[in-house]
Amino acid sequence: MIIKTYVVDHISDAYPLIFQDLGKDAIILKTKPVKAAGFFWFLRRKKLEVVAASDLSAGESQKPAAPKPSDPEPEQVKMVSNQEVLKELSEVKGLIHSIVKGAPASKTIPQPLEKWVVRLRDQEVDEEVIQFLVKRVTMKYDHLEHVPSEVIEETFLTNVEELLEEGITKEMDSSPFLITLIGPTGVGKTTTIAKLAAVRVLQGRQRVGLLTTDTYRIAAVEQLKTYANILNVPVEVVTNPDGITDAVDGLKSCQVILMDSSGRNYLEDEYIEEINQYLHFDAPQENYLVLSMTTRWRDLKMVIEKMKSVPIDKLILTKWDETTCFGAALNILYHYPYPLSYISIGQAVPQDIMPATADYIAKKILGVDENAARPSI
Ligand SMILES: Nc1nc2c(ncn2[C@@H]2O[C@H](COP(=O)(O)OP(=O)(O)OP(=O)(O)O)[C@@H](O)[C@H]2O)c(=O)[nH]1
Ligand SMILES: [Mg+2]
Repeated sequence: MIIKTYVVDHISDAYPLIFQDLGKDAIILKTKPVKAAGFFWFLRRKKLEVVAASDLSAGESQKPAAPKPSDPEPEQVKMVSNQEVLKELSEVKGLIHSIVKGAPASKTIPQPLEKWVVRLRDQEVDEEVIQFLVKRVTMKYDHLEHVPSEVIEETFLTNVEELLEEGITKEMDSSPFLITLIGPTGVGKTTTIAKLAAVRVLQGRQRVGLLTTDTYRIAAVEQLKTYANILNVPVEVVTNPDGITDAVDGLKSCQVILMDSSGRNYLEDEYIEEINQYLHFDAPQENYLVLSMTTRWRDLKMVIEKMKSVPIDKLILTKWDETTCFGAALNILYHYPYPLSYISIGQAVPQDIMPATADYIAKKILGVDENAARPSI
């Protein structure tokens, strides 16, 4: 089974590419409207993401039927909510993963792939993800031993990128009024809010307001107020969920409000209940879960599992500069449906934040071309 993802203007543009790459028996697993890459949302055109597969070993009867060119335009799904899109994304991910997992596993790692498996293990990539990648690379070639090492490297890179791409934010047609950052203690929520606010203000893009519910530490309010003063934007402080409506009213001249929250140990159920009270505001709201790359994968997993009842829309991963181990990013995107929107790469406000890109993360994980230019926000 070979699976490839294409981003095209129209479904008809995908057919010749699929035919050329995957042969005439290829099937289309999924189509989805996306925006073209690039941070400036207003410059992006609508695109269509097409996931296609060819399965030379399966019998014809087991193959799902390919959609016909006359099938309804995928534009129709445009109005579904973020949570519905995440559910759908999760199902497609599960489908693709199970197809590849279903392929026979080689008992030993083929010698030409060993170097990359060692690298992935060193990066603490989950063993299931490693096996998934090994199968995908193995299935691509009949005689791995004759494939030049640069081609193997390129194939690993492409496959890691494709896997990441499935989980990177495809900017949905949402324009949230209230963006809330939640997450464990000290991961960089307040600093990230300052970065996101500063970028918007400095680009003259949006009138921004800041709001904090973090009255747990006195210094936390002062921290956000300091950023608000520097950026010359209004700030409101609320001490309980009932205060949000009035605070938001006080910021109604703003186009977007960035809401900070106190860091909590989300392994404790009481804090999950507490944060949930702040996340059901009656306005377009997007909730970002902020996690640090310096946290071990098993602990990240525990927090995400614990937060399943929380309406998380997107992820931000911070502190990329404080680690040399990046596998957790791939593990999260493989196992969970939440799209990754930004990554934070240092303490400096606002420059140390960037949109997450599969290219950047894959190169970090595989340790290739690590000095490649980083995408700017
Ligand atoms: N190296 C590095 N430090 C960061 C990054 N993001 C934030 N920090 C630092 O991490 C520390 C904590 O940042 P905060 O923004 O206060 O974290 P927080 O999640 O708001 O913390 P609490 O509100 O106490 O839960 C500060 O020293 C930040 O400068 C990052 O990407 N890299
Ligand atoms: Mg904070």
